Order: sequence, then C-alpha cells, then structure tokens
Amino acid sequence: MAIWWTRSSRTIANHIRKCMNKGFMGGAVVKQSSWSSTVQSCSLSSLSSHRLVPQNCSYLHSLPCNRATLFSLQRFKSTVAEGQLDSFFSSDSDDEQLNVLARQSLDFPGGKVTYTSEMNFISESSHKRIPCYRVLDDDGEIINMNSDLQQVSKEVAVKMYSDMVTLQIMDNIFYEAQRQGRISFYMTSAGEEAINIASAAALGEEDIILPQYREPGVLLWRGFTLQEFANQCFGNKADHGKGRQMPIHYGSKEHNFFTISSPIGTQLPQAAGIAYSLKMDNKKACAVSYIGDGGTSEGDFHAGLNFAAVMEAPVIFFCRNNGWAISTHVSEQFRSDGIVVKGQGYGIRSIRVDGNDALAVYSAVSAAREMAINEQRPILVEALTYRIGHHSTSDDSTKYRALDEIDYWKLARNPVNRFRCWVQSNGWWSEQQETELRKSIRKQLLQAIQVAEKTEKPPLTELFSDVYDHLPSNLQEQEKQLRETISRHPKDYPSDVSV
Ligand SMILES: Cc1ncc(C[n+]2csc(CCOP(=O)(O)OP(=O)(O)O)c2C)c(N)n1
Ligand SMILES: [Mg+2]
Repeated sequence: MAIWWTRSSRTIANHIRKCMNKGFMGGAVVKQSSWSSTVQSCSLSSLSSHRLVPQNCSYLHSLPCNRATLFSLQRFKSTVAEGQLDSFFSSDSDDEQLNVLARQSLDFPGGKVTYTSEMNFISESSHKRIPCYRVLDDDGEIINMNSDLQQVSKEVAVKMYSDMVTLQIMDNIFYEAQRQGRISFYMTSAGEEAINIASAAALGEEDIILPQYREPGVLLWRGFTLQEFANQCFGNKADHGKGRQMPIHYGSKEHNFFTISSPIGTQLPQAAGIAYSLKMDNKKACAVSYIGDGGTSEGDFHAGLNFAAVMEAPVIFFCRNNGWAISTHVSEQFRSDGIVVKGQGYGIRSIRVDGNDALAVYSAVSAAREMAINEQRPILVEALTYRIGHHSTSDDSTKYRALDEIDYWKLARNPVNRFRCWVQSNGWWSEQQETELRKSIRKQLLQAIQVAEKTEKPPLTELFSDVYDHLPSNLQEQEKQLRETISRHPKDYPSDVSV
C-alpha cells in the first residue's frame, strides 16, 4: 500500500505541476494554494464511493485513487510534510529508494510520518528559550543597522512618540479622576505604551481590531478623540455605548475597533471568524486580536488559534505578555516558554518581540500583517513587556510584587523614554517640543473631563434600547419595576439621569 502510494502520488504530483505550469487556477494564487486548491479544483465524480476520481484529470482514472489518498494530499498543505514531499518528488529517486522510504514512513492523514525504532518522548521544553527580537538597545540606539527593520518616517515616528506621551498623560489624569470619585473605574496602560502605539502604527485603518482592554492606544492612534475617551469613562449621553458599560470599555465603528468585552478571550474566536470573512470578501485587510498572558489560559484562546490556522484566516494574534494576570504570576499561569511556542502547536507562524522596543514591535507587526494578508494565514506575536501600574483601580499590586521589580521596569526599561532617545537622536524631537506637548495634552484632557462631567447622562430608556426592535414583555416589566423603585427611593439614584 505504502509503496503504491509513493508511486501513484508522485504521478498525481506531476499532474498537479503540469496543471500549475499551464496556469491552472490562475498563476500566483494556485502557487500559493498549492496542493489543496489544485486537487479540490478537479470536479469530483463521486464522494460516496470508495473510488474518488477527479473528472478533469483523465489519466488519474487508471489509478487506485481513493478518498484517503486525496484527503491526505489536501492536508499536506498545512503541514511540514508538504515541504518534505516536495523535495522528495523533485529528486531523481529510483524505485529502490522509493521502496526504502515507503518502509520507513507512514502515510497518515495530515502528512507522511517517518518511523523510528528509538523511543523518544518529545521534551516538554527546549533547553534554550526562544529569543526575543529587538531593534533598539536600552538606550534607544539601533543595535544592528543591517537587521530586519521596517523604516519609520519622521512624521510617523513623531506621531508615535506624541501618542505614547498622550497615552501616559491620559492614564495619569483618568486614574486621578477615579481616585477623586469622579469615575467609577479605570485601567492604565503604563509600561505598555510601545505595544499600544507601535502595533497600531504598523496596521492599516481597514484592519479590524478586537481588543482585550489594555490597548486604548490603538484607538488613540486611529483618531478617537480625548473627548470620546472622556465621554465613555463618564458614561454620558455622548458615549457611543450610551453609558451601559464600565469605564474603559471603548468601541468605535468608525475606527474598526470592536467594543471591549469584559469576559476575557471572547475576542479570539471572533477575530478568527472576522478574518475568515475578510478572506471570503477578498479584502486586503486582516483582523488583529490582542490578548494578555492570563487570557491565554482561556479556552477561547485555543479555539481561536486553531480555527484561524485551519481556516487559514488572515489574523494577527497579539499577546501582551506583561508577566502578571492581576496577581497571578506567569509561572503560575503556564509551564511553556511563554506564549510564542504555543503557535507552533497550532501550526501558526510566530515571533517573540521586545514589547518595550517600539521599533521592534513596529517591524514585527508590519511583517506579520504582510504575511497574514499576502499569504492568508494567522500569525502569533508575543510581546514581552511589564504592567507597571496596578491591574486596575480595584487592585494594589504592591501586595503581591516587589517595588524593586516595578521600579526596574519603570525606569531602566521604560518604552517611552527609550523611543524618545531614538527620535531625539535623529534630530526629530527637542526638549521644547516635549514641554509644549505635555502642557497642551494635559490642558486638552482637563477640558475634556470637565465637558464629559457636565454632559447629561443617557436617559433611563436607553438602558433597554438597541437590542430588540420591539421590547419583549419581560424587559417591559423590568423597566416598569425600575421606574417604580426609583420613584419610591429617589435619593438612592443619580439625579442627573432623566427617568
Ligand atoms: C472569562 C474571564 N475570567 C476571569 C476574568 C477576571 N479577570 C479580569 S482581568 C484578568 C487577568 C487577565 O490578565 P492578562 O490576560 O494577563 O491581562 P493584563 O491584565 O495583564 O493586561 C482576570 C482573570 C474575566 N474578566 N473574564
Ligand atoms: Mg498580563
């Protein structure tokens, strides 16, 4: 059986090559889609019989070609076995070599597997950790001018730096506003400014973002205004979500940014589905889903990656590995070498990058986007970084981690300072620009907060709107009960919400 397979599938392979050389299925597309699309393109005379014969492939009729054979051919595409087979078919192996190979390998759905008489368990980890790609050293100097580096123009670099600073100031002011009791909750992105801004800068506006929650910089980069951020955090009637979500659950249809959902990980399978729809529509865009290290323990992380791999969906899974999931350290989260190695388990090309190096993040995401769109495949990016702030305003991180550790990341490994050094060394930034920028952003933010605070809250009816065309009876009943309760206990309800 195996001997037959090697011979007949070599014939099939040669046929496929002939088809491809004739421009069958259209040049480059066929080349990319390689085995599977070509085999699928032969219209199949019968799917139910044991013999599965492509009608347009006349000389295949004589082959004992069955469902399993074509099934395995279709699947080679997604495995390394495809490459092995390719070199095998292109070699001038004589029949004896084929015989030997057939005895040494198993023709299995998904690709050939070579046999071994040595009982080797795969090690749970490689002895060396996967290296981390970086461009800038800790002082903001380019380490290797010849490295794979995506060029960044002055205009883009200055906007990147300005947005990183804006994010820092926004965090400080909203955090203080929460401490003063003016908003109910807040989460800072301190320490992850480069991840936020540089990843956004490397994407196209048409790429669809599915955030976790610590990525407001992506929205900022896309033009979400400080007033819009403030409106959401204050839950006023100008908020796109009409005050129905906790602060920081931003969303923007205009900026292709899905509204943040509190349950962690839900965005990953959604991203795989969205990416697949982009693929079906032949769009030159990808989906980008952010996730934290803790989020990778959710089942949705695994379902999302597997779906995307199997469907060959153009999606970037961007994992912000910041060392902590609230108070859970990464060593209590997983035993693997971080997240990057999980990609291979799902057949996804992956890279580990220094998340505090804006240029490295920019280069890696640019390359990931190009591969995702041009090759129609998912890519996993693991960015190593550190959450400098508390998890949220409901947390005190000094209870579970040392101040020294926080200070080290805040001072020695600060992504904003590091990027500033590089921008400044190019002569693109000055001390005066720095002072003016900080002053202006602070002023704009304080004003945005004042406006947001004074703006009316959405009326009570909005609590029940936008889901059903006609409000179902159970919700009508709830609305009635709520109004009755408010009129009985008016002091317990905010006076600035019109009932
Ligand atoms: C399904 C689900 N489980 C638990 C939580 C509670 N929760 C909120 S944030 C968080 C930690 C997430 O950590 P990580 O993904 O590393 O993101 P980071 O906060 O570090 O950015 C947890 C467990 C949740 N929101 N949803
Ligand atoms: Mg984390």
